Amino acid sequence: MEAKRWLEPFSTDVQADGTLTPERLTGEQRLSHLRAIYEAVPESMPDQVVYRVYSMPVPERASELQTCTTVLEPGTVGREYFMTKGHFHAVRDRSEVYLGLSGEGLLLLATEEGDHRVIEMSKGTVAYVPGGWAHRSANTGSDPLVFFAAYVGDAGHDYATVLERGFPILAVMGDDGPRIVENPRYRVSAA
Ligand code: S6P
Ligand code: ZN
Repeated sequence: MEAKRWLEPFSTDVQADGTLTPERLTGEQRLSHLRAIYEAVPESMPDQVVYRVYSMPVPERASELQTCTTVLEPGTVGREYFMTKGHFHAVRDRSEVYLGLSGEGLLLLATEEGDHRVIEMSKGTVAYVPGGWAHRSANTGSDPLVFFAAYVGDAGHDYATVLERGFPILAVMGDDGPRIVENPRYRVSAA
């Protein structure tokens, strides 16, 4: 039988809370999985879900686009807002687009050389993440931060680099709202 040349077209409904219909859940990150990204997680904090990612099933190849939604809960660890692990794409030049669906937050971006940027995210924000920029989202609001993402199919995820070096900047709760501060735990690339 002749192999199918093209994927079957499909559609997915994104619900107001970021979940997908038909139902999908790819990853659930609890505080206990994320201890390393915060300065200190108090022992007294419950092991709650910080974020969930719902992904559409598409082969990981350069000819496709991966798409997913992220639902990042509101909260803080010390003064640091709840945030995603953050990653570079394993294939460094692969780009990505975020579309804010609800909530308020900050998209933090950084290159391996330590250059950094911040994009405010809310409903309707379209943020372009070029290749070469690590990206991490922080929820600075009191509701879940929900966004849609589309990225090149073979991008892959390099979490190790951000985990080892940290991120050059942090989103923290200031006395009168969110503030961006330098991350004292950041170690710039030796290259
Ligand atoms: C994937 C895209 C997002 C994140 C998600 C969770 O390339 O950037 O879907 O995967 O927001 O963040 P992280 O850093 O845990 O993958
Ligand atoms: Zn990404």
